[in-house]
Amino acid sequence: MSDLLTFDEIAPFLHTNYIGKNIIHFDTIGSTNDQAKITADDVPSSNGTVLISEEQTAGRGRLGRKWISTKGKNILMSIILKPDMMLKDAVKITQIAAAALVCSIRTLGIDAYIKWPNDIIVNNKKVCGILTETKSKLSKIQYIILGIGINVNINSNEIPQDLIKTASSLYIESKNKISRKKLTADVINNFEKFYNKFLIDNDFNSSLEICRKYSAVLNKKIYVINKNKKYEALAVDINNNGELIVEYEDLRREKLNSNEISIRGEHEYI
Ligand code: BT5
Repeated sequence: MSDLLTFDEIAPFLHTNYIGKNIIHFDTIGSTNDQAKITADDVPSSNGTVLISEEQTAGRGRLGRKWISTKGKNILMSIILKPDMMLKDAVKITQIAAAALVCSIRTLGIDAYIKWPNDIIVNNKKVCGILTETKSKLSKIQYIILGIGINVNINSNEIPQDLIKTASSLYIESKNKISRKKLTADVINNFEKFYNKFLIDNDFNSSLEICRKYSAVLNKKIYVINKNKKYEALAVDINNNGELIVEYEDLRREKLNSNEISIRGEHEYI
């Protein structure tokens, strides 16, 4: 039985109206997010198209960082979204995706949490990262590329030495081999559900409640890293816009927008 993440393999598990109805599959590519931008620019009807690759040679994280992956064992995908939306609302997509991902991973019986804004962690190690990128004109969204990387079936020896303390996979943490195609479909199903609630019903709260419930940072002492400076703070809330509210030692409160901020815990990564 093929374990490639092609449309034919994933489709039997998909229950969406439009996201994932078109899946473009690659054996190898630089970055699915980069390719998705080209598709979004070139193909007007690409709303809901999903690009998936078995391997990335130039996988990207936020702020120019790298995303590492082993061929054929993980999930590397980008979803093209073309909503009628203002740019300021695009940061909410990361929280909607985080809610979808944590639900999908929890359905596998794995205790996953969200490290605001864009990491999913299991046993305090990162198993998944989200990279949301946008193109806009006059503050209006032209498209959003939602990039998702999940470490699914890799062993510890497939994790680079410099990430061994902070990164893991669903297989390492659960000791079960996981069906990549079912998980891919489940993530897309959950994402469309929460995304539609937001877009159609103006309900962002359903996603936020999940982000708060499974937050790995709320009520914890954290370090906020902004432009190479590190500040100690208490994470007190995620507000209705999906921003993290922190309180510094001098009791000053600040709301953090996800774009340029990294969070570290008391014990390095979390
Ligand atoms: C992220 O950035 O976590 C976003 C990752 C998004 C990857 C997907 S894969 C499909 C799509 N196409 C792309 O090119 N990207 C998206 P950030 O929060 O900046 O975290 C990056 C940091 O995580 C790196 O600097 C490493 O420290 C660490 N890292 C890299 N690869 C990792 C991995 N596989 N597992 C866990 N941690 C990793």
